[in-house]
This record gives sequence, structure tokens and C-alpha cells, in this order.
Amino acid sequence: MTRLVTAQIKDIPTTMKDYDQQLQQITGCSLFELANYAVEASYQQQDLAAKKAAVIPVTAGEGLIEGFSEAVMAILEFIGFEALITDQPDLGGLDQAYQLGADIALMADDDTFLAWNLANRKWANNDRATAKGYVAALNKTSGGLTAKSVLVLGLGSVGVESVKALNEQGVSSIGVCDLNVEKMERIKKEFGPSIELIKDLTYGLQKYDLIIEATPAAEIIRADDVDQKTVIAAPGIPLGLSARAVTKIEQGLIHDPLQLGVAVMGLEVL
Ligand code: PYL
Repeated sequence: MTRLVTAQIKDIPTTMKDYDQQLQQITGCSLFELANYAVEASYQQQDLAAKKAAVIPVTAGEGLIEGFSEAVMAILEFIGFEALITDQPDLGGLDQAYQLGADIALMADDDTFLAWNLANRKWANNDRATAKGYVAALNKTSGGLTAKSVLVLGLGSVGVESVKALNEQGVSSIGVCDLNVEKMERIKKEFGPSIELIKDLTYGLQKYDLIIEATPAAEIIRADDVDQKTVIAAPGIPLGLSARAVTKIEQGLIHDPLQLGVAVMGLEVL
């Protein structure tokens, strides 16, 4: 997992409305609708208003990211939760969340970002939730994924979870591309004949129009690799497209640093 930096998230609290409008233009769905779709639920925003979500800053490892808790809180509030950030970090924060009657606690260290429903014990992991959110967004943007072909770039945990989610959606062929050939072979062993190993990225980008870009690499997708049919759902940080590729596919790109993953986590634990 690539660690976010403040510059990537500091504007989230003030730009949620614009973000949501842009998401609607691309996918036809708001953030809340996409999160519902991703978790196969039909919550109403008023269902969330009665739920208190506490974001607990975590100082372990590399420590706090300035603006991280604020961004997570803003996303949760935007989709309808009552949200707060605990004054105390770490276990003191968990204690405070419990004392304040929080229903849901969210906390992230360098490797894992979790949401935990303190009442019903439901649990969500950001990697899984992000994969589900981006597969839902790709689905809506491309008019459905059943019997389609999708290329997954990067087999870190979001990439692997994306393969699982695509498989559940009935995608007929899933291309996988990673620098580590053993990772690709493990996925092929687990998911069988629907998996195509793509060892040449340029070939893969020519063959597939629907792409999940889940790599930590910048500028691996160039303008020549995309056309008007290309749809890219890109949870990868930083974005793997060159500036010219972004301009060329216009309405065919879904990318954000946190919003989709956090919204899905929130609904997943209800
Ligand atoms: C959860 C994000 C999504 C992408 N990268 C992940 C990341 O940056 N993880 C690290 C989060 C650390 C948060 C820090 C804090 O401020 O509480 N411990």
C-alpha cells in the first residue's frame, strides 16, 4: 500500500461536492449510490445519520499523516454519518470512541486501514473495500461487466481483491499484469482459465478496453495506450496515467485517493 501524503488529501474536506458531481458525470452514480451498489445494499442517507463514526488517529510506525483523519471524517459526513475525530490517538482514542458511544471506529496504521462496528462486530478492510468500490465504478461506467474482459494492473492487495470482485461479477476474462510473474501464476492457479497472464503491458493495454490500475507506479499508461473506448478505474497511488492519457480518455477515468474506499467501508460495517 502506498502511503498517502498530505498534498493528496488536504482538499478532500472542501471538495466533496465537486468530487461527487464529477463521479456522477462519469459513472451515473453518486458516491453514496456507488458504495451501496458495491456492498449490495440499499441504505438511505437517513439510516446513517443515526450512526456515530469515530476516526482514531494512529501514531504507530511512520505516524500521523496531517489531514488524514480530517479527510476520512469529511467523507463519512458527506455520505450521511455523524462523524468525529477522537482527541486522543491510538488506544486512548479507541477508549474515547467507546465512551462517546461511537457505533463505528476507523483507524489506519502504515499497512492496514480498518472500520470496526463496535456493536455488531462487522469489520471492513480498506483494500477490500477500495477494490469493491472501483469494480462497482467500472461496472457502472462501462454498462455492466458480465461476460466482459478486464485487465488488472498490479497484484498488490487492492489488485488481488479486484480480481476476486471481478470474478464475482461474472467477468469472462481477467488479464493480470504484474512485474512479479509468481504473483500472476498464483492468481491463475486460484481463479483458473478466466485468468490471462499479461507479460507485455503495451500488448495488454491494446487488447483490453476496461482496466483496473492498481499499481504504485506513475505514468505507465501513455496517451498511445488509450482511446475513446478505454475506461480506467484507478485506485493506484500515484495515478498511473500520463497527463496526456488523462486528457485523451476524458470521461473514462475514475480516480481518487480515499473517497470510494472509505464510503464502501462505512456501508460495509452497517
Ligand atoms: C489508507 C490509505 C489508502 C492509500 N494508502 C493508505 C495510507 O496512506 N495508509 C497509511 C495511513 C496512515 C494514517 C496515519 C494517521 O494519520 O492516523 N496513521
